[in-house]
Amino acid sequence: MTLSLFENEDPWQEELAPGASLLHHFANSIDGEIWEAVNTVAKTCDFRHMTTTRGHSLSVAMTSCGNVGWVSDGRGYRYETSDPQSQKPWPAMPSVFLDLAGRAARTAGYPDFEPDTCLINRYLPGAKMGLHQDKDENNFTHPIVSVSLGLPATFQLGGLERTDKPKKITLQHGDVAVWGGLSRLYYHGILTLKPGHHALTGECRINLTFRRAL
Ligand code: MD3
Ligand code: FE
Repeated sequence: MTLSLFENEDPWQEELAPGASLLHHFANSIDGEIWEAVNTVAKTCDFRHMTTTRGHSLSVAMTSCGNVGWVSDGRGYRYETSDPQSQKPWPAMPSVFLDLAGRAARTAGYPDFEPDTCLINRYLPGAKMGLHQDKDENNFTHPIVSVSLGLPATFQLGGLERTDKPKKITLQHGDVAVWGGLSRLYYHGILTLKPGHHALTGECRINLTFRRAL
């Protein structure tokens, strides 16, 4: 057991917005298992840079697991039951993923969360995600659970209107956020990732978002 004077890694819960909780360090105790499961998914369904309807390539590389996966291409954003690259079903949701998402949702006050997909985002230095709303799911009464691993990132949390001034929040390794209630449709984004090294993930940041898409 190592005690550091500088880092307190005990989990603690913070209210970020109406219906939104940040569970600091919630995933730290199982980070090795989660990272291993990410790599298992990526072995059958590798990270790829999807394109927007306008033909731009996203700087964040993505893959999915579960019954459906998020897809973006010239025809728009949507959920698909198979990977367009392999035309095979997405890899199954690892049980460590399901367990973590369920425990986090319950802790934040959403006891009935049953995600049918996990979108896995990989950020290398320079990657970012512009301010957006998550609106491709069928029913916004279900929360979204997000898990951050590896390098820290600056997250921007706005409001229901694109013009609402965003606040900056640092998302660290092991942090889990649960986005329900009013916050479910808040604008959000990730500023350009700075270079660094993390003991578990190396030169990257990983974000998992668990969703009920259908
Ligand atoms: C607030 N991902 O995949 S996680 C996304 O770090 C996405 O990769 C970011 O936004 C990332 O769509 C942010 C935090 C997050 C996730 C979903 C939300 C915040 C959210 C949904 C509604 C409101
Ligand atoms: Fe999002």
